[in-house]
Amino acid sequence: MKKIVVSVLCVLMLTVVLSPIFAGGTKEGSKEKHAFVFKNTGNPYGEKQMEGFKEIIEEHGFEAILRAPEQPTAEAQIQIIEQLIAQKVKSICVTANDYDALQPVLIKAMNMGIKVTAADSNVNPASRMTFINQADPELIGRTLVRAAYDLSGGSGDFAILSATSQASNQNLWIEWMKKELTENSAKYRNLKLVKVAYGDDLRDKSVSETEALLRTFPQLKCIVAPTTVGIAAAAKVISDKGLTGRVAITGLGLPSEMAEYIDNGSCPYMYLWNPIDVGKLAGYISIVLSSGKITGKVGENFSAGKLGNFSVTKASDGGTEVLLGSPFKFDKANINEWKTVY
Ligand code: RAM
Repeated sequence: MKKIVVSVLCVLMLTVVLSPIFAGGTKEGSKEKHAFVFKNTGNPYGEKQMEGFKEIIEEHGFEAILRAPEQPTAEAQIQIIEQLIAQKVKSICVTANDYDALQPVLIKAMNMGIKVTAADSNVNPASRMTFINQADPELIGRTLVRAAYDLSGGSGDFAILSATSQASNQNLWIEWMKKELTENSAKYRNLKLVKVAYGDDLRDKSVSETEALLRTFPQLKCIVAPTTVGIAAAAKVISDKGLTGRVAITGLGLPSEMAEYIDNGSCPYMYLWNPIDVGKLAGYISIVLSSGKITGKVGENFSAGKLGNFSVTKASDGGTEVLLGSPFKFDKANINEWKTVY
């Protein structure tokens, strides 16, 4: 009898010690790891996205690994992804610096059973299981050109200040901006897109590109910056040079960074979505892909907690995506509500 009791106790103790390891969940250091790779460091938008991702991953008892290279290049992201593969992460979500260049490393990751997605800036369909799409790119592109038309009074020169020339999100939005212009050429006959400049999502480069635009095109009426780094840099240049009222800035901006320029009129209005929610949705998707609840195929449904229920749908590039929502307009009337949120 004594022997039986001792054996049962031993088995019980062993189970208590080993169960977290077998569950792959709770033991410190052996938690399932979910990674997010942003374009580059020093971008508050990227930090907000990663903050949302981390919150959801940790809320579910897993470990979040947040990485970004110093420079927004595909090569630097490839190095990080190689390291994550070696770390045996469960999933990788990337905000890509290039649509095609990450394909070999992401395919390598998927072949090893790692669940791969892109959020915010996409990779090609072969390189991902699905895409977390912040808002409809067509709507973003067309809305930004309509804003340029409105802010320049329907005529004159306007320029685009983008991120890097390889960024798939900005490039897609710019494609739609150009389509809006050509498809409605009668409406836009007096509005001229004079240049697409690239500030590489680096503050200093965005400032010098803005200054170059102002020098090269002295009649410039509007700069559209579909990047939070670019729009903040451009608005600062316009404010500092006393050009408010002569050159209007619009595009996609973080309310926390842009409130002062919306207040002083340099940027009469701009758009964005909630980057924290993009990160949260990416977190939920990494989890449901890893648990096998979804595989990234059209028609699959899942719950993303307080964000609601979502479906995987067909993306315009032939892959799949999950759409978060619509872009939101910020102006003098609502900026104070939002500047403390993100
Ligand atoms: C910058 C980045 C990001 C983009 C936003 C709007 O922060 O380029 O990828 O989604 O702007």
